[in-house]
Amino acid sequence: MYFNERIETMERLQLRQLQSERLVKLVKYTYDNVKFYRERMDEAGVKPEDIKSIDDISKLPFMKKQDLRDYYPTDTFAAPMKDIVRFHASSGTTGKPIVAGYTQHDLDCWSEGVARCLTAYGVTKEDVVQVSYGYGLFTGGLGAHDGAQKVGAAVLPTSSGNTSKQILLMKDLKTTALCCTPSYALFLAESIENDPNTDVEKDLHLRVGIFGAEPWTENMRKELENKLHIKAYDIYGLTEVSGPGVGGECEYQDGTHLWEDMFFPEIIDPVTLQPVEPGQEGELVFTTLTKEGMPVVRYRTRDLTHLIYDKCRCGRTMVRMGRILGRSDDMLIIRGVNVFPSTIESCILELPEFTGQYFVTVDRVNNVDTFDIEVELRPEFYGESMDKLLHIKDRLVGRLVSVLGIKPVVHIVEPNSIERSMGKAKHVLDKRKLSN
Ligand code: DLL
Repeated sequence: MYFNERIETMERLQLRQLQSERLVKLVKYTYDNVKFYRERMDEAGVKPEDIKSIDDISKLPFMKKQDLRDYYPTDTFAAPMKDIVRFHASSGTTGKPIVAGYTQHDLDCWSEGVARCLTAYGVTKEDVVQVSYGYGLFTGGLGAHDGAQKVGAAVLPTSSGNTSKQILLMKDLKTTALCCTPSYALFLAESIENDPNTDVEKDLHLRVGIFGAEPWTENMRKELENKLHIKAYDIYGLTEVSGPGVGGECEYQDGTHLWEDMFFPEIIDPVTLQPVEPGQEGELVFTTLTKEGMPVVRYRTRDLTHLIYDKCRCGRTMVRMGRILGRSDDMLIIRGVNVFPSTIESCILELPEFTGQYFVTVDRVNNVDTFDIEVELRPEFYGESMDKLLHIKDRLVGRLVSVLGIKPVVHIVEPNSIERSMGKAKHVLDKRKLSN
């Protein structure tokens, strides 16, 4: 089922035409209304008239997160403030947040993106959609909310946290679709397992999980599908581009379709800034083709992934994106080796003895990087003998060494000892950064 069949299955030639028309308009609009774009284009010697089709996009300069910070809070807005109807902001861990402003048209496009995702997951007006993404400045809560309302589902806006109430309402209001981060879904699943009054099979009606806002792996998908008796789908997005629903998976769960009529994607080599060969891994760059409030042109997301242009079995012609390995700034360089937390997660979940909760600490002692991973035992393995535990640990270390090419020190810790996250999980403490 499609939410907007004409667009989602549009012939690629026709789509290209639509993208071209929208890009030409966007470039003129941003040049006329935003000093940042005017200055950058002037510096690059590009005039709006030079952009005649989407093929000319590579003539345009890139935009980086730092640019949005430098022009904080609203200097990259293209629409007058009287037309802005909502703000969101991304949670920068350091420095100023990125503020995004939306016109009513932007909110309509955003909720259409989410509605297309939900429809692809099989969500209809018959569903009860529990939105356990945080509501507020974070785009997750309100973004999922508006999209679910657009498909006519009944929205249960629980926001994140207060897990026992989440479970109570999930049972009593017969939630069929759950929206939250995969980390919070794992915590909810564990809490349900530990709740003597709730049985997933008998008491819950969950069918669909709508998970995103942080990297997650195929092994995490299996874990969540088994624990919650659902089909778990990926939803992708970012504040700078709009929020959740820049793309989502279809029933084949074989890549995340990006809604290219609104968000034009490119993959570049983050070092040379040149486009990579089709299908190759690189940094994802977006140009928003329909946004009015805070459009972005060639915005470097720092998300590392690849794009698949083959037509999908679902009939959608929109490009598919592979799993996000992580943001380039989530990548740890430990003793010269590149390590993504999502790869660690995947290895841990291959072993049935662990919960999938983990925490990585990296430090530098006597000029050598240290690399420690705490992994949590499942309660049913807690009483195992020391020999058995050592054996389990060796298996995990062996697996990590073969996948990462570097040996961590693994610490097996008690069930429930690693702090749970209600939103995006924090899996890493890099003490090297603290001492700099
Ligand atoms: O996380 C928007 C969102 C909310 C997406 C709810 C999906 C669901 P930000 O807080 O600006 O916005 O963070 C955006 O999160 O650049 C990725 O690095 C990461 N991210 C988002 N979705 C996924 C995903 C929201 N499905 C940043 N897989 C992005 C992997 C994701 N990473």
